[in-house]
Amino acid sequence: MDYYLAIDIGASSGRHMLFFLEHGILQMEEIYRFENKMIYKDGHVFWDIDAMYQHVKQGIMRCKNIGKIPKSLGIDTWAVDYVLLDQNKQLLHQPYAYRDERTLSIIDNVHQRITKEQLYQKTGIQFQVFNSIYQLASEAKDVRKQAKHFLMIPDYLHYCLTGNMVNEYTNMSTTQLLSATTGELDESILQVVDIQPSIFKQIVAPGTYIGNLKKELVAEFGFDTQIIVPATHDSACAYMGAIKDDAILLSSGTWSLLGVIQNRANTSLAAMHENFSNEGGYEGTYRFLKNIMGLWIIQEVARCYQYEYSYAKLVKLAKQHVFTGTFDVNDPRFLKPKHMVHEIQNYFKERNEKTPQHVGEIAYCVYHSLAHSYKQAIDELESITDKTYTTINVVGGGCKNELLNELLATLTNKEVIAGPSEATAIGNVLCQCIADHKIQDMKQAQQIIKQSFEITHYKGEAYDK
Ligand code: ADP
Ligand code: LRH
Repeated sequence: MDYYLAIDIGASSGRHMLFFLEHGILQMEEIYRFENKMIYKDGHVFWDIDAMYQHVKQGIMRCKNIGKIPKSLGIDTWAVDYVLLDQNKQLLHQPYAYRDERTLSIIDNVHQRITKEQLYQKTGIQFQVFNSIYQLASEAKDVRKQAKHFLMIPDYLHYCLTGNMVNEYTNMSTTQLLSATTGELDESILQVVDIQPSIFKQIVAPGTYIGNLKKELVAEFGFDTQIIVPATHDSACAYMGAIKDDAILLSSGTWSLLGVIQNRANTSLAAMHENFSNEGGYEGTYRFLKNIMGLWIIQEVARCYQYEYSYAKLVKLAKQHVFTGTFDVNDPRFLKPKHMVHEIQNYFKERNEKTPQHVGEIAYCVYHSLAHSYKQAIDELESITDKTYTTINVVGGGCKNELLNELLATLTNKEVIAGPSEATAIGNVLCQCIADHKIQDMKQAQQIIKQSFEITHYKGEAYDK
């Protein structure tokens, strides 16, 4: 039996999913899961990259314990964050987490050198205060001087496993340093932000073999395996693992990524004004999507209640406490407030509107507001692409939220297909299986996903049930 290991690390959790293909069915087993969270230090937020690497290793070790050795493995994570290494290949600092606010004071400075319009036209990437370009522009002078290697988070973890450095394309596209047309670094942008081109590595496509495990790891794990770089941006994988069929895709996790797959980047003014992105995808495709604040809001609500309520419980309570008011989920005030519940309540208080009080009302209000933002993004998407869609395919952990799925179906009057919830790990493993010729191409992969994973259909109230 050929096993393949997809290591998918989102902003809220990481998991090792082991797959094998049998009679056209992709079997999936979760063998390891760990919590991922930002760490707060000296007024900044970082990722604990050493702890993350230890979790990556522990999950790989689990394969040995259960006697299922993968033929290959690959890692995907959230986008935009990176590490810088010095000439001795040592970290210059812990990687900052994208919610760190240090970029806010540098953005105007960057745009004095290159306008937002120019940057969008070159890269096709939506404006986000945390794009890597602003993060790099915020680096201290001596750090820039000492930096010899730039690796995105999954590139770094792949480097730790193999000793080999590459920059995987899909994730690199989120730096806002790549040309949307060539997929290569745009030297004019690098000049503007004063970044040495020499710190970057070879940009490789998803599905590239970059080496086997380092010798010392082979000794530690008791087995060797190939490292096949997947689409290392989790959203790229999530879109690959969806059940497309010409649907609008919504990758619903810490973030909500709503859009469609296209063959060409759309860098029109209309796309820019609505803040749609053209993120690099598998085999030269683009994800034309909008990045919406997502279930981060409910994660933070759960934190405010000291994790007294599970996600399933919050949905249950929301159903019992309908609250009709909505708020603008994309307001930057919700990016990293001190106390999410107070922030939401203040939003309503400032407008002299009825304020949600009960935890169930808060949760309902969050889901309802998210569904509204999805509806708005769909209207914009349909207007920009001049196309109407009948179906929305929701994937990721958020697809387990039946209330949110129902609200979405009702508000949009479209059919909602929920699942697979682990689309990202599936997309990751598809890259490996296609590279290994186990699966021919994405067309066959789509068929396999349909046969292998359960999905749920929701039809809005305007539909006949
Ligand atoms: P990421 O990979 O971005 O960290 P996930 O795809 O794991 O995120 O999705 C996490 C989200 O999924 C949680 O914030 C939560 O809102 C939602 N979720 C997970 N399980 C459930 C559940 N049983 N019921 C409702 N929502 C859930
Ligand atoms: C989702 C995601 C998204 C990025 C954000 C930083 O996990 O990768 O596509 O914009 O994290």
